[in-house]
Amino acid sequence: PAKSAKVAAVPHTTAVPANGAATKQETIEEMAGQWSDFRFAPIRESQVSRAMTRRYFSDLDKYAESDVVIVGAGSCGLSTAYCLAKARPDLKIALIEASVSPGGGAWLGGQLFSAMVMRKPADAFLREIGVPYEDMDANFVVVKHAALFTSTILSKVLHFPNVKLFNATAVEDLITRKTDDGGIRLAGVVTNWTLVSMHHDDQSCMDPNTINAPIVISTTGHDGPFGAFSAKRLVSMGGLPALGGMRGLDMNTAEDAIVKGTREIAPGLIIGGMELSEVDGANRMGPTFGAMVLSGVKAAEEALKVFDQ
Ligand code: AHZ
Repeated sequence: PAKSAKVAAVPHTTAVPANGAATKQETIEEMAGQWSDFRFAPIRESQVSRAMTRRYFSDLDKYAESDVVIVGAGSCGLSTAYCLAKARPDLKIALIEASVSPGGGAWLGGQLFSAMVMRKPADAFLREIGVPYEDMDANFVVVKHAALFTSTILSKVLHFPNVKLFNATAVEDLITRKTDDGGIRLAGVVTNWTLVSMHHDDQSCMDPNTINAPIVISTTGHDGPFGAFSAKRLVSMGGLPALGGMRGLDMNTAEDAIVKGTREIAPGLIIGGMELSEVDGANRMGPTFGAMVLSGVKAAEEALKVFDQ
């Protein structure tokens, strides 16, 4: 029988295989025209399973105590993760996304159109992450495809060694503690694989998992089957008297209100992006994304204030 290998610390990138054997790193050009002799390096199926599961469960173990949990990896959550991870490489940041594909509504600009509009001064964020844009006039810029923005920010966030994205994972509840004055403070989140979360009605005994963290940043978007999750849960727990409810579309008031209003709503819970419109009764802005990225900048700033205290 095969001896089980000792679990070693997993480096993020390596050019040398774990067994230490040096391999020649071919280029794509060197492979050209060599297909008759072509052969993949051999592998045993269990090596594939172990390569995935060992890392996943080691990450679950590592991030069970996180410094920050960001709920929702839409345009606001990803921007928050980027700013926070860049400013504080020492913080352990768990990014929880219910969908298999992170990005929320930012894969398209609006309706089913490709281009993404950002009002100035949010163009600063595009320059920060290196996304090219067309400068329209003094007031706004256009990215040729929303997916260019989303894939770029996603790639930057995933490259940070201090961020772990748990996608296909839903936050099902908040972990709270009673404060001395009878209020509540956040102490983390309750999670489950989204496919499990969706079957609580027809399966039994599917208890969740937990992540402890002193700061939870919720960016789950406006109300919907999964949206405005933390705001709604806070209301049902009595931590917030009622939802303000998102109001009709007004680009000019909506974007300023979301950015300025991004704040710690309850001790340990920062809410940003369109989820905040449900808390504050703010207008929606429709297909302009400047407020989402700058709300992410502000959410990160609010979190840093807590750590710097
Ligand atoms: O899957 C959701 C999406 O990717 C995820 N999410 C929601 N509930 C969750 C839960 N656990 C884990 N319980 C959850 N993940 O959160 C993400 C939210 O992304 P979004 O794009 O919906 O929100 P945003 O605030 O980042 O961006 C909003 C974009 C909008 S909506 C709008 C309008 O309606 O007028 N205008 C803009 C720019």
